[in-house]
Amino acid sequence: MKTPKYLFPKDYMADPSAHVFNGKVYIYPSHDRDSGIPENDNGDHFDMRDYHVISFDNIENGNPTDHGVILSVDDIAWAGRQLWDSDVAEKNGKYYLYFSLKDKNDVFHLGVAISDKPDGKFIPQENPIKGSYSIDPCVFAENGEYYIIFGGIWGGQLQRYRNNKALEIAAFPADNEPALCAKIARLNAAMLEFAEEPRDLVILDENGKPLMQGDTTRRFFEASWLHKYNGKYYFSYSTGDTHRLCYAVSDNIYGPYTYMGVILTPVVGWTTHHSIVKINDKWYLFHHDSVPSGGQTWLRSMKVVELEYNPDGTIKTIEGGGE
Ligand code: FUB
Repeated sequence: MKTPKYLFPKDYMADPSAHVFNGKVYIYPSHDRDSGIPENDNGDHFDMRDYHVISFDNIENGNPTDHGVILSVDDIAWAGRQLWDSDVAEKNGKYYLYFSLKDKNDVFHLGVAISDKPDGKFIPQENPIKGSYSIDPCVFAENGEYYIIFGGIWGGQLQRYRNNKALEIAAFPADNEPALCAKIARLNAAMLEFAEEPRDLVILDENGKPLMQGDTTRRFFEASWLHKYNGKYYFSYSTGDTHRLCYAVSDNIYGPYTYMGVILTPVVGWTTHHSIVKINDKWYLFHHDSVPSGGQTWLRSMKVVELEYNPDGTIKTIEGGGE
């Protein structure tokens, strides 16, 4: 599949986290809607209220199945507003949905909901994950351990924290200081809490120096994803206000990672977000754009395209078709 294809033209969905469970492809997206809230840098216009899951028997030429609502904001005791990006992990036949949501004080945290099936329904925990903050969780499993990676600046509120503690006043580093990092933590055996203090997932430049906050075409903004290829860890993410999906590589899951390049150039729409998954013997990039809604940035549509590596392990850049 060399040409990107829209995955679910019937509805607006974004931030696709794809997984293969029991031989089927399951996609866990955000469920966009037109809330009428004006667009701002805080992302208030992304006011989503539930999640669906979409599955495919065959991603190349199969039809999507929409399994309906798997979790609604109305089911979550601590909910304020805005169900943003989510991801799902399977452990011992149970499925854990990790999601981003603001509490009643308008502070983002990460929540967990559990199901016996990949298509839900998912039952949320009473409280957010203890010590969690910001947005965009993704979970990577290896050797029986599960690692959660999260964070996002601007509307994602990462600038309100340092060393996992809330600041009195949100603050960005100066442009010539190291950029704010995504966070990574191992999950506990029950999959419901951090087993350790989240650590910075540091991205280094070609000289071994951390990327700077002012390096806006390369520094981390949001939309973490982790996959492994040929024994190396590939951390991919969005640069937000410069609208790229980029990646960095490491021999160690905790990093430091070295910046490698652009996976997807800007798409139509402000946000860009993705997952990277091997299905049978091919790799795919799941992402979104706002072409079908005529560029309305809060009404996004999911896409998939094959992702290819060069012999040296670098990823071939895909054109997003935006600015
Ligand atoms: O869908 C809401 C937010 O937009 C996500 O959490 C971000 O990654 C961006 O895609």
